Amino acid sequence: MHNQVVIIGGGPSGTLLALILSKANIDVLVLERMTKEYVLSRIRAGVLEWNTVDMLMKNGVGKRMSAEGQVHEGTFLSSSNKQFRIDFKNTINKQVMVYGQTEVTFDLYKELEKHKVKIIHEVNDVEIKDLTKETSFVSFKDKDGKPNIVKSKFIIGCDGFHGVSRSHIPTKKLKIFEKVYPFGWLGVLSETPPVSHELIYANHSRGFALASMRNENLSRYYIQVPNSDKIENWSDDNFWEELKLRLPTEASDTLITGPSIEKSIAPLRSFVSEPMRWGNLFLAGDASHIVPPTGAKGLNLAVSDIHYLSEGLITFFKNNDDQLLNTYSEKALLRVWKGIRFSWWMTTLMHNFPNQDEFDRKIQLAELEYLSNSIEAQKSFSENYVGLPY
Ligand code: RFL
Ligand code: PHB
Repeated sequence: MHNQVVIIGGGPSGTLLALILSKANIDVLVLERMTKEYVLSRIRAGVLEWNTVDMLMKNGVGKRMSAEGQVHEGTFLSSSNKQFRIDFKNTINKQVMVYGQTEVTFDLYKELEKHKVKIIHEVNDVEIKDLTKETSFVSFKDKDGKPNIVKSKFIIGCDGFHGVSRSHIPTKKLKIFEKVYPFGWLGVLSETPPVSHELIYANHSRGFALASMRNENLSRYYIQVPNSDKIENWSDDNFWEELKLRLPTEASDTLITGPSIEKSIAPLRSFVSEPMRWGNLFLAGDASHIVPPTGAKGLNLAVSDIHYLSEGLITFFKNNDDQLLNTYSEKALLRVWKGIRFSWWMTTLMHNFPNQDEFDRKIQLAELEYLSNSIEAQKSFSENYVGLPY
C-alpha cells in the first residue's frame, strides 16, 4: 500500500484531518485501534468554540450541529452556592455551541463514508519507520493478525495521550511539561432535563461541581473527587446528594435527578510535549497535549492543530511548498500554551486543593468576587472561553 498521508488514530482530530485532506484530493489512510462502535460510544467533550463550529461547517459537517446543537451566549460561575453570569455576547459579541463530541465524531464518520475515505479499525502493533528519510513506513497488524506495511510521505499521530506516535520522537529531542492534579472528575450522564439553560461551574468548599448538558432531556454533571476514589463508591443517590450540596442554591432547589446512564472518573492533568514534529511525523490533539477539562479546551485545541496542519499539508501537496509545515509546531504550540494556561487557571480557581490553606481559599473567593463584578475580568474570561483566534 502507498498513501500520501497515513493518520494514526480515528478520534476527532484524525477524522477531521482525514476529511479535509480527502476533500483536497490528498490520498489518506486512517488506522484506528478500536472498533467504530467503541469510538462512537465514548462520552467526552460538550462545548465547542466558535472556531471549531466554523471548521466543522466549512468542511460540510455542520448541518446536524446547526439543527440540534445549542448556542450559548453565556455561562454561570458559582461561589459558595451563589451564582453569577458571564455574558459572552455582551462582553465580546461571541458565543459557543453545546454539542457533544460523540455527535461530532458520528457526523465526521458519516461524512468520511460519503467520501470513501479508507479507515482500518482494530489495528494492532502500529510501528513507524524511517521518519527522517524521504519516505516513511507504517507497519501494523489487521484485526485477523495479518501483518501489513504502508509507505507514506507523512505520518500524523492523532492517537491520543496513550498512543504510540509520540514515543517515536527521540527522547533527547522531546521536552515534556506536565502537571498532575490531586483530584479527578466523576461524571454522570442522565436522561433528565438540565438544571439550568446554561452551564454552571461551581466552586465550593466541598469541591468543584459542573452542571452541563447534551440536549433538553440529557444532562451531564461532574463533581471533583480524590484521585484515589472509585466508581463503586458512588451510588446514584450519593452522587445527586453531593452535587446538590455544591451547586448554587437556585439550581439545587430545582435539580431533577434520575438513574445514571453513564458514570466514569477522569483524572486531571496538564501536559505538553514539544516539538509537535519530528521528520515526517506530525502530532496533533491529545497525542501532543492534554488539558484538565475545566476550560472545555481539549477538543477545541485538537481542532486548531488540525487547522494549522491541514493548511501545511495542502500547501505542500498542491504547491510543493513546505514553509507552513516547517512552522506548524511553533504556530500550533503558541495557541496550545494559551489553552493550557486558561485551563490551569480555571482549574486552580474552581477546585478545592487537598493542601489548600485559609489564605489560598480567601484568594479564590476574592478572585471570584472580582470576576463577578469586573466587566474587564469578564471580557478576558469570555475571550479565552469562546476561543482565541487562530
Ligand atoms: P482521542 O479522542 O483520544 O482519539 C485518539 C484515537 O486514537 C486511537 N488510538 C490508536 N489508534 C491506532 N493505533 C494506536 N496505537 C492507537 N492509540 C490510540 C484511540 O482509540 C482514539 O480513537 O484524541 P483526539 O482525536 O486528539 O481528540 C482529543 C479529544 O478527544 C479530547 O481533547 C477531549 O475529549 C477532551 N475533553 C474535552 N474537550 C473539550 O474541548 N471540551 C470538553 O468539554 C471536554 N470534556 C474531555 C472532556 C475529555 C474527557 N476525558 C475522559 C478524556 C471530558 C472528559 C471526561
Ligand atoms: C461536558 O459537557 O462534558 C463539559 C462541559 C464543559 C466542560 C467540561 C465538560 O468544561
